Amino acid sequence: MSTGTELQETVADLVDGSRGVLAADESSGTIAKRFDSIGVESTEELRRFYRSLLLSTEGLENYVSGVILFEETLGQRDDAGVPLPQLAAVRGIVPGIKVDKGKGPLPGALGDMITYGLDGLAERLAGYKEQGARFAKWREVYPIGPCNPTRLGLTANAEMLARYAAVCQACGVVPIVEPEVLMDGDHSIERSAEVNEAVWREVFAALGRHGVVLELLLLKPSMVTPGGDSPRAPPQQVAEYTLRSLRRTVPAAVPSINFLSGGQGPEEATANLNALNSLRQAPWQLSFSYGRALQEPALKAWGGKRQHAAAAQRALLKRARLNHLAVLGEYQQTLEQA
Ligand code: 5MM
Repeated sequence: MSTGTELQETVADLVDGSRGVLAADESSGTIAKRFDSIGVESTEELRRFYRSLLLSTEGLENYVSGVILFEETLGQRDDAGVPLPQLAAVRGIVPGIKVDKGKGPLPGALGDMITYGLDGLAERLAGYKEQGARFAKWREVYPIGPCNPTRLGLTANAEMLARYAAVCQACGVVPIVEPEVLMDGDHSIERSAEVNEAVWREVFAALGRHGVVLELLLLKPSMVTPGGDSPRAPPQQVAEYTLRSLRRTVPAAVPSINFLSGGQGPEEATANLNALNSLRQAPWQLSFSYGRALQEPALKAWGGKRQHAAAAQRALLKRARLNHLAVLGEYQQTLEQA
């Protein structure tokens, strides 16, 4: 199969107008934090058990079309010996892989960050494909401050995302491009809109320079919200600001925008996505690629106990179903009690 056909098929499997992506690609440090929040030690066996329970959730495929995995998960098996990526693939959920190698300070741009992992990426992708991965994800992180992101931060991070995306497409792997503008701080929604627009403008300029085919990638941005230390904005306002900024900067050729939740609560992230889709003014599919907003209730229900696995799966399925309804613009808060 040619890489072009391979990429087209993966995009078609991921983007169907009603489903989204489950982000289960927390790196070792992040999953340790998540487990810590429920008083569970992060051992390889518990990570394997937890992630296999997520992937074997009956019916998840009705609401989720793709799952992003961490490298360790790609090589793990469930209790019956089935490789975890295959567990997802057999139920119609495309396995993907986080390929960035974390972030650190960007020299020359105080307060900005840069992500590592381009060296050897093509070789790593070839191995991940053999393990079943058909798409990848790379995250650049942008803190908002009085002077951040700097001009250098904007250009350097965009360049990394574009170089990663170009390598992925050359290898027949669909790139998810994730520029995460952090919610941390007390900034206004207007400042968030200003930063997100600057980030997206720069990212699409870089993707163009590197010849990345826009039809064959997914964008995973933050929503435009006030900072976490500012009062929350109502979903209608988040939706209007987010859509206005996206329409100004993201070409219509992009098939799907799958938002990260970035610290929004599970119900908040669903309500905001629903408000976005209720506006019915987007040229792209507007969907989700949530980590915390999908997993938080499942993690709590599980609590590290094997006997609570079914309760955790019910909690995951509920959030996945409500977010699927939000993609359709058919979510209502009353459904939370159902
Ligand atoms: C922003 O994080 C991504 C989406 O998760 P949320 O919906 O919880 O914001 C997520 O895919 C993230 O990129 C992964 O969890 C990997 O993060 P780390 O910090 O482990 O690299």
